[in-house]
Amino acid sequence: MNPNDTIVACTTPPGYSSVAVVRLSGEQAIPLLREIFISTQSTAVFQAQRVYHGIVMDPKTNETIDMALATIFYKPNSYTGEDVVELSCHGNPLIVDRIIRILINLKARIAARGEFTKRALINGKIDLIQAEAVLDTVYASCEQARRLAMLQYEGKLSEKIYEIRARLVDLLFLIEADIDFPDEEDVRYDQTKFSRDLEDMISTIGELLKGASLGLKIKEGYKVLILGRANVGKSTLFNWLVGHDRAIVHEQPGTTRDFLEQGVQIGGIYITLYDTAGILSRATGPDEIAQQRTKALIETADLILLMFDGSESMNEEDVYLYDRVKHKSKLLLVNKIDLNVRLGNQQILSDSIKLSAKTGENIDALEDSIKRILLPQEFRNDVLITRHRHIDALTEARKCLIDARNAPTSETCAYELHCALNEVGELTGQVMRKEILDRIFDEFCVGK
Ligand SMILES: Nc1nc2c(ncn2[C@@H]2O[C@H](COP(=O)(O)OP(=O)(O)OP(=O)(O)O)[C@@H](O)[C@H]2O)c(=O)[nH]1
Ligand SMILES: [Mg+2]
Repeated sequence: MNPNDTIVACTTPPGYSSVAVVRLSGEQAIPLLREIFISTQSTAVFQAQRVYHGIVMDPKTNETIDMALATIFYKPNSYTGEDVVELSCHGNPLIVDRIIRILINLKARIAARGEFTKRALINGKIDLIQAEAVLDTVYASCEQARRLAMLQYEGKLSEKIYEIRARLVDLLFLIEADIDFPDEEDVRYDQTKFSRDLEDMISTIGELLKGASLGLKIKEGYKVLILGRANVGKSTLFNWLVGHDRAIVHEQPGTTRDFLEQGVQIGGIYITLYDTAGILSRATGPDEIAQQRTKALIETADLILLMFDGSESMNEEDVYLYDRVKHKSKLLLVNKIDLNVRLGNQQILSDSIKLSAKTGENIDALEDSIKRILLPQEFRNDVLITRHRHIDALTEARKCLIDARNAPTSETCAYELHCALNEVGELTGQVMRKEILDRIFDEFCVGK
């Protein structure tokens, strides 16, 4: 694929819409526009960052295809860093396809997946972390994922990586000078400071990695399970949180059998919420199978909402479930506080949230607690790592730095620092490997 081709693609989703945008990028973008577009503001030269109204026509037949707006960007002040034209036409696939076909019959080529963003990367408009963040911005499933993607797109994560890289280069310079000029006093490095700086970098990368599992979860979503014995009000709470009557609610114990799952946003975090079969002490047949499924879900859940019925005394099933989820992250809920609360065992329930799934009382407190557990305060404003590629590269870089710290000679120490530098460079794209680029841009859609 020739990187000098002028590329074209529709940047808006396929189908019918009020407006669709066809984007052109490359040397021929403006000349091609001239061939198919007649501006109503008769103009000899298109000005940068201006929008022109006009008609799109087929230059072979002179047929009018559509009325459109053309937005002009001259290099380097465009998304790709090349000359770019964005044609906003009516969102009918017939019109979009026709315009693209006309452009291809002239000099353009259809863009590959993510090729506009790839060109932005190659032309230095963004780095590789920012290119990935473009994708994450487009596909963010919740407010918090969007916030993290935007911080990365703005370059906040890249800044941290560039700083690590700059410090690595300094360390490498010192040790290589010492290797090359071992006898020269004025290039001798301060070994204590060197070790301290190295240690500091190991812990800086460690800190970044600490937030990574949280970043991944925010991007990919959490699993939250509503658990409790039969009839405590699990399905009622499930329905309240998902916002409609998704689950059957009934006074008869054992109403829910097959668990239900539904995606929701709580506190801007994407959660797959599960309503489960209530645990009965003597379950047989389908009830028994349902309970096995509930128990299997416990292990994979990120958070358990263990519900008790506040209008009844706590029984052995409640205690059994409490013991069963002792090792898990959980919130204890006392439901039905609109009735007379009779529930005993103050010790277990001292830290519980009292609510009514029926009236909605105190459910906002539950939502706040869910957010507090899934996204602790200290991580709410900072940029986090949200990709396995970043985790792998930083883990590898950290390993190299630990090996550098333990290296028997200056030469092996320098070698390990070089390896760490390479890993960090791959993160931002200062070191580019084709297979990494291919993997990243394969995730993109055509037109981005
Ligand atoms: N008064 C009152 N009743 C509630 C509350 N929450 C649930 N209920 C009632 O309790 C009964 C059982 O509710 P469900 O939501 O079906 O309970 P469940 O835990 O899903 O039950 P199973 O699916 O059988 O395990 C229904 O009659 C609900 O209307 C509440 O906060 N207050
Ligand atoms: Mg139920």
